[in-house]
Amino acid sequence: MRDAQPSAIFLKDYSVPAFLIDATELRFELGEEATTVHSCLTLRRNPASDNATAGLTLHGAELELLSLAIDGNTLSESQWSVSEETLCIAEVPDQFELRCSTRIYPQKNTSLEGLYKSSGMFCTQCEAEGFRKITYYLDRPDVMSVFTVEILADANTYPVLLSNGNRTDVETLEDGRTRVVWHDPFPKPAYLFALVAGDLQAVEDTFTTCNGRVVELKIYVEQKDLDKCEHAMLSLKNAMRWDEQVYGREYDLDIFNIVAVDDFNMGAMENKSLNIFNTSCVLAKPETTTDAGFQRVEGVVAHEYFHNWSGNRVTCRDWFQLSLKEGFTVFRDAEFSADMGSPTVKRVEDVSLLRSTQFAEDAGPMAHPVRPDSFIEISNFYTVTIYEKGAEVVRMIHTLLGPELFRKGSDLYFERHDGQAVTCEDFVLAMEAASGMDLSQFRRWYELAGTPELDVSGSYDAEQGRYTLTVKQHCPDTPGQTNKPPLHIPFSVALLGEAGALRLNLQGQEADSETADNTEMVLHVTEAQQQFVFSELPEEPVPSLLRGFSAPVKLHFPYRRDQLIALITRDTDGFCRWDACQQLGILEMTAAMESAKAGADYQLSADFSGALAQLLADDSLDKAMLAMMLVLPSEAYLAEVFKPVDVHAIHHARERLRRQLAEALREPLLQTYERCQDAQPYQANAEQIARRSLKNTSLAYLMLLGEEGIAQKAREQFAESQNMTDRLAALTTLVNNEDSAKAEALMSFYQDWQHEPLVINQWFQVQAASSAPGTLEKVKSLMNHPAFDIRNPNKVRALIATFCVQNAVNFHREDGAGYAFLADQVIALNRSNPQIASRLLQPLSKWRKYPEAAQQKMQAELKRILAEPDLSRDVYEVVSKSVSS
Ligand code: B3K
Ligand code: ZN
Repeated sequence: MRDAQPSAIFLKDYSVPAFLIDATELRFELGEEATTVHSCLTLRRNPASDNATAGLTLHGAELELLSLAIDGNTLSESQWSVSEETLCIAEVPDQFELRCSTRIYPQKNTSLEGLYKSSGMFCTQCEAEGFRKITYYLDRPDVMSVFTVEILADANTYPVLLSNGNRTDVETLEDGRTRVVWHDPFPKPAYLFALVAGDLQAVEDTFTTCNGRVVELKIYVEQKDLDKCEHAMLSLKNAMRWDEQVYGREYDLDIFNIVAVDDFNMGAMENKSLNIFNTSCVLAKPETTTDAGFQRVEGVVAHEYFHNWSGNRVTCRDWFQLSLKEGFTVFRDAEFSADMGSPTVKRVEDVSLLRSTQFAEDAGPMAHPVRPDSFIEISNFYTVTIYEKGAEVVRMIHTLLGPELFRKGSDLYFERHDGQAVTCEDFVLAMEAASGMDLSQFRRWYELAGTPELDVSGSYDAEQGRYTLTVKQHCPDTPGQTNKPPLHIPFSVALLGEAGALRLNLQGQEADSETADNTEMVLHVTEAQQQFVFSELPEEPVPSLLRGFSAPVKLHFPYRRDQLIALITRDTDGFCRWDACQQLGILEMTAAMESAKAGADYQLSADFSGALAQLLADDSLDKAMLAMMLVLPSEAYLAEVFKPVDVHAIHHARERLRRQLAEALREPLLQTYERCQDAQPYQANAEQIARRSLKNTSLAYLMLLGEEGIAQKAREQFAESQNMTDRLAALTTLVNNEDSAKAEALMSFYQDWQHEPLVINQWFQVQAASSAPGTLEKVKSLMNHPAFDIRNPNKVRALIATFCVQNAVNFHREDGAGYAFLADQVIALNRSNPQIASRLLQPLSKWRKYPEAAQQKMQAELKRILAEPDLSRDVYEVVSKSVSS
């Protein structure tokens, strides 16, 4: 555990390292009790540092120091000092070789950071600052070194020994151990180091690059999972080809390895040529994995692969620049997934996540800019802001520059900075240099936290044939930031007439035309208030605004219902059609909640169900789009819309509207359910995924009617379907609606899948998400189930996080028991796995959004956590910032 009251570090205090490490040689002796790490570092003073006499300070945590020598001379204890976090050697030459031996205990490492064991194998996770738990080092991304790694381990227990780069030597020793040597020719920061040792099998393939080089691809898994690697391999090859075609990026080594591990704090890690993956992000087969699971594998495999250029070849100077690699890489993987499947569906999914999760983060105590100014624990900053808002910032640059100039900019960025550790500013400078565009005001997106709001109004002057859009922007205050200046917001618009989008003639203002026929434009919103006047309009248009969600902002426009319905039924922008549906859903929710408050019954508006019926009747519509348009705004998004958030009122009103929709649309939903049945063998392609999505959305609605005939269909689907998407959808709806069938369905599902941990996680998830009363008690009892293990992050996420994040009515139980439960889990995990503990804590940190009575109970739990002794830096940062907000 770290200091009681850890302090923050600041971007403004950045200084270059006093030393550089040209070469890093490591020798690992892996043992069952302990592991010894011998390092030999070739160090020299950094010519760019202004301190030419500094002593050497290395990072280190939880290490047992065995020996230390400079240029072959062992140092005596008076020549060095160690603290909890550092090793200091006061006097060192300008250039020298440092040899250091340390002992570590991977078997006891439950934090899953550094070197640890997962299901019998050794593996590592070094980003951001885990390497210092392996050996003393300059553990910062701007120190890049060429690594040579020797691994010694028992040949029977650990037949596979892997590290970064190429294997240059292998031999069997007389003592029954194997010795291998790996050499990575690309200099890299320590956070990209990886080591794996275990009894693993590989699925193999090759990829021939655009220049004809053959790359050997291997996915290492446990024997039992060999049949679940095909999709990841295909995704990898697709990603490699796509990066060549879209970004001109070729892979740079002859080997690319992926290893799957059960115990992993996040999705995956882009270690140079040795990606380590959470099993949940690599294994997939139709019988065990849902469509969403297949898509996640594709997206994460691509994301990690793309990091080879955006992250590894060009890396971050310091961790304040994290979004440089993460925002850019998320943008790249999103475009890839869009190209592989349905672009509109992918966009809607991403915007939904941003609006529900990132907007909430931006409005809470942990709000921070895409490039933060300070942090206490960097692990807390792997956030939706850094990743998803960061990706939106890159997307906006793409929108402002257009695809060709953006590509010119990315080429220049990679060319200028290959092999360097750079900043977000370097990225923007490359984009400016390649395009000639001035992005000075745009840079504020990196500096300002908070979600900007756009208040837009429109007026039509029939006599002049003019339509005027008035746009006001403001960005709310966030911790440490008030009175923010205006941002440069790309605001994509079109004007719809009765017969389609109208030609845009914008007076005076500069704007880029998006389409050849001039029906869509990107307006540059740069001031606190601006007007845009469109002329030569023969009819009053319906404005289609923020097309494709062109900026991560909250848009307010006083749409009339008939205008929303016009957008739903005939906008040419898929995102705006979906969003108009959401906005109409919000109007319905508002009315339903007001009625409920007044003790009256609300009846769903006929124009809303009519519009949805019209969509259901339209065979030409993409089925996945239709499925998304049928779904009312999520409780999580509604919690961003209504203030204060009355989760119970939201849930009950929403459930009521869902039932009324099911009643109003019974016939078309039944027809849709039947129309989407499919006898073809399972494929994870866009067309089949869309069909299953629409079928299961229809089933979920129909089940609300409580009809035996429909319940029968759900039971049949559950018993007979051959793929996990349909089976799990049926299980979910049975659990939520069929008390009589629920227990049996859950039991048979468990019996069928008890040997597949990833499937059992879904079983935990379905139960934890149930809005039925008593779910908290159910979750607590499931924590004692033999399949549950609090040391495994996937299980914690499936059971505990699902309950706290996706089950608002039960988590926010009026007696506060949900809050106390979460605090107990955070306290338990604080010691064993601080990263998971701190992440789990987030729902409590948003206490300010809720009514007074809930606020007090949530705050009390936060204070209880804060009073715990030995709080990790991770938990301390979130809890202390939350309490004081
Ligand atoms: N770069 C890693 C995240 C590491 C998180 C460390 N706490 C995965 C990714 O974004 O690709
Ligand atoms: Zn990443």
